[in-house]
Amino acid sequence: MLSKKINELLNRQIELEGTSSNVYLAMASWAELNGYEGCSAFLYKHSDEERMHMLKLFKFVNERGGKAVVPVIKNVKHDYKDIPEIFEHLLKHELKVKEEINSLVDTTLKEKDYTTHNFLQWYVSEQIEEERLARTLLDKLKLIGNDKGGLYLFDRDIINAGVEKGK
Ligand code: OFO
Repeated sequence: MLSKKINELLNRQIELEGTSSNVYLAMASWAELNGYEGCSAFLYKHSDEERMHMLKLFKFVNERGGKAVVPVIKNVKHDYKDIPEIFEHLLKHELKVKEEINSLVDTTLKEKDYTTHNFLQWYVSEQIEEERLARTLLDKLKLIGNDKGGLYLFDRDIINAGVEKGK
């Protein structure tokens, strides 16, 4: 049975994953409206995967006798200057999520909730992968700079950059 405290913290994590999903959905939409077909497809997929992360938490909370709460997500940024700005925000957002997960993992140990601690290990690995991917994409964009041809190729090739596999 989940403690009240851990239940609340897991609901906070549900909110964060839901926020990730909506933030990436807004980015996907911006990319679509501005002619970046590849980036848009990548971000739509990323948004779906964040929703899966949220659902995984939902099921865990309810199966352990807690209560998962549907998050209310406000203030999603819809307008971006360009593609590099999108990926800068994406990395920043993932770093924030990583911090929150690490702090949640820490609390489960303090509270001696080893089942939740074990469950969260999947998210810890996931964050490593997401951060790595976001950094790789940003590095490529830095190399490209203002080169339109480079950006065109980035948009064409990004669809082969895996978000995460098999979830
Ligand atoms: Fe759910 O991994 Fe990103 O936020």
